[in-house]
Amino acid sequence: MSAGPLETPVAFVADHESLLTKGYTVRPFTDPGSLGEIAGVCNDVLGRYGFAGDLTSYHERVPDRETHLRVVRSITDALHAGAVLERLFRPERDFIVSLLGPDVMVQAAPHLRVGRAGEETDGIGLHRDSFYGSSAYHLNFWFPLAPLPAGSGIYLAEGTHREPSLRVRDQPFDDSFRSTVKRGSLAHGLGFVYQPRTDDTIAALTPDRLTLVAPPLNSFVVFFGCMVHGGSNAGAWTRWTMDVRFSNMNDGSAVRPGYFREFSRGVVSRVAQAFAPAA
Ligand SMILES: O=C(O)CCC(=O)C(=O)O
Ligand SMILES: [Fe+2]
Repeated sequence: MSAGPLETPVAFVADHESLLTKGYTVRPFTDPGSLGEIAGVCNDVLGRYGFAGDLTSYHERVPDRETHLRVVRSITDALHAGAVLERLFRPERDFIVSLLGPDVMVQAAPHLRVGRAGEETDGIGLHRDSFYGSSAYHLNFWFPLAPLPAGSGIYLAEGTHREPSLRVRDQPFDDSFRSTVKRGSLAHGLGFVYQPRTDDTIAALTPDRLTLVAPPLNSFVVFFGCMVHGGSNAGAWTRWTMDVRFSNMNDGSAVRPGYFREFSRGVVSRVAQAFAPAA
């Protein structure tokens, strides 16, 4: 790593420091009004299924996992069909550009995660996104849509973003639902992994290295997708969160074509694109 000082816009110094040293930072949304709209979309779809009511008590109304996965798919589709995520993140552009440069890509179909109280298998265990094709340039913006229940959030292993991921290997699934998740399946499309993996860091990780990060409503945590992380809901309510990945062009990742779309383009890249449209 370069030993030189961080060259950081003054408004973002603390965030850049925290990302460098810990691997994550928590910030308030500049314009959190869109979060209310997102919750509104969730409520509308729940109403169509006959599950209208408070988001946090959703687990009391949905009868089984199959219905639950269909509900999450429908809400996710409704969110992708509108421009509300674009409206939420457009005001964060300066911050995002300060991290990734002027040519920024955004995940085209971000994940909505709905973890029912008491259903451990609604979440995914500790992993690095780099196990599944992400590169070290991928930054995950993770945020709640409703207040997080106590004991719920995202576990982050500070410092693991700067630890090489050695001896990545497949692991057996430890439960009957997750072992049925196949590439391209409904659950896979909702962010469940099709193959659990581990590496030397996770195999040796002691619980004291994990921090449960629970950003308050109207704020988000940004973390490196390559760091060790995993969702958790040990709380008494349903946990409603979203995660959106940002990256830059030429990030060396192995995600499928169309996984990202353009978020912002700087002047040099615009000229290059006009000069040679394939650029
Ligand atoms: O929120 C979760 O349960 C998992 C999130 C995650 O793995 C991610 O954002 O990459
Ligand atoms: Fe992840």
